[in-house]
Amino acid sequence: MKKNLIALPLLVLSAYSLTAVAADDDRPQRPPSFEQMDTNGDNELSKDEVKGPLLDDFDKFDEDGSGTLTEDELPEPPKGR
Ligand SMILES: [Ca+2]
Ligand SMILES: [Ca+2]
Repeated sequence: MKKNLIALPLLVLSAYSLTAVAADDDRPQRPPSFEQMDTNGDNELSKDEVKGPLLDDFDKFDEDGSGTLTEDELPEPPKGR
């Protein structure tokens, strides 16, 4: 009898951790960092590497008209800390 009493919370616990792991894949969308967008690692973002609103305003951000965005030209997303 005692065994069953112990097994139930254990089952609930393992179900909970499974859910927690699955939820980890589903974290809220954050804007990618410069490093994440710079897929070829040349420290500049080409139009191939940006998307969305950044691509729409690419020429506006590209202040020196080089056709690529450096980290300086990229508007810095507000940092949490
Ligand atoms: Ca690049
Ligand atoms: Ca540029």
